[in-house]
Amino acid sequence: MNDINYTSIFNQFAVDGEPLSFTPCKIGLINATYFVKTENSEYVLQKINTNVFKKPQEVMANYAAVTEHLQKKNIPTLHLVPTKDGKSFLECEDGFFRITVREPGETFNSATPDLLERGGEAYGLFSSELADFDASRLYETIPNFHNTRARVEALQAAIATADSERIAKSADTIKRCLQYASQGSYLVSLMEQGELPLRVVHNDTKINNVLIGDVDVVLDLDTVMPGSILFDFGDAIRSGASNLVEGDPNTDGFAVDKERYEAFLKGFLRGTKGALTKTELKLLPFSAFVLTYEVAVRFLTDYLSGDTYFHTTYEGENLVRAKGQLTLAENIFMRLDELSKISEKYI
Ligand code: GN1
Ligand code: MG
Repeated sequence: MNDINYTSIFNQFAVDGEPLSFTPCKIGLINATYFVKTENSEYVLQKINTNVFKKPQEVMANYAAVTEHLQKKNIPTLHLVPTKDGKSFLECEDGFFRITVREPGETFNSATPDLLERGGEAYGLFSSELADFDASRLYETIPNFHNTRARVEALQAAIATADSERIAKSADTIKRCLQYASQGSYLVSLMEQGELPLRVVHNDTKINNVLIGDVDVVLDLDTVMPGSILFDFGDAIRSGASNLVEGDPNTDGFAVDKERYEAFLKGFLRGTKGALTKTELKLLPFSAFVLTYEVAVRFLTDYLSGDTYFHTTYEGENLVRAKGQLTLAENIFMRLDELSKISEKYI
């Protein structure tokens, strides 16, 4: 746990009791997360990654506004614990911290169809319950977050400056990745043309960001911003309906699982309550391709840039992630007709 005195940090929040244990949570590639137990309560303490979130105060303003909105509507959501002086975060020389109450339930990296349907409904509901939230209150915590075209440009910039050894090791992957640059930009172009409605969306709908319990709770609200609902659908499919989990070393073995795709879709459409436009409905399968492609581009960019963004546990992990996600994107792209047929059953 580095040299940070987490006990002293924890005690500056309005928590109930003394911390008895700090257990690192290994899920998540950006923030550092710990589960903390006191005699009567359980909390989640997070150190916000300020390399990724350059304005963490704005992340927390969004977080507080969104959770308050959902709480007022009695929708299961996270509960921030304020600091003893009433702030939603603690900023000190060790960094930037927040605490939420640990909600009961479990998260999954790889979910069964039943769980995926519940995850789909939770993410769908999340967006429909925020349809009446004033989007102008939200800060853009990471500009151009799902601008796939800008992500490809960042890859090109990284290729231009990367060290030669990493270029050599990833030459095939770079070539494969750049082949899809124009298809990958299609959703961005539609948004620019006003063909896709701007909604308040989650933007990081990995399947392990839904807590499944007596009630299901959407976690990780750092990137809630205006965007397309297709971002949420596509990213959840890439993580939840894949036969292999992101980072699996069998990088040629990734494929979308039809049964899980259908299960998530079913739940998602139930949760979004008929709000999706015809264009959005038609593009659901394609969005799974774009979001999977986009994250492949991002992992490859980070590999070429020396692994400064995503947390890694071994040398070359970002390249392994990129290759697997690229295989999955190609698999989805080849099977768009098959996936569209599934959608037609529900539209
Ligand atoms: C990051 O923090 P986490 O693990 O939920 C990333 C997502 C990526 C994901 C890939 C702020 O999400 O965009 O899809 O890793 N979050 C940010 O695993 O960049
Ligand atoms: Mg996240």
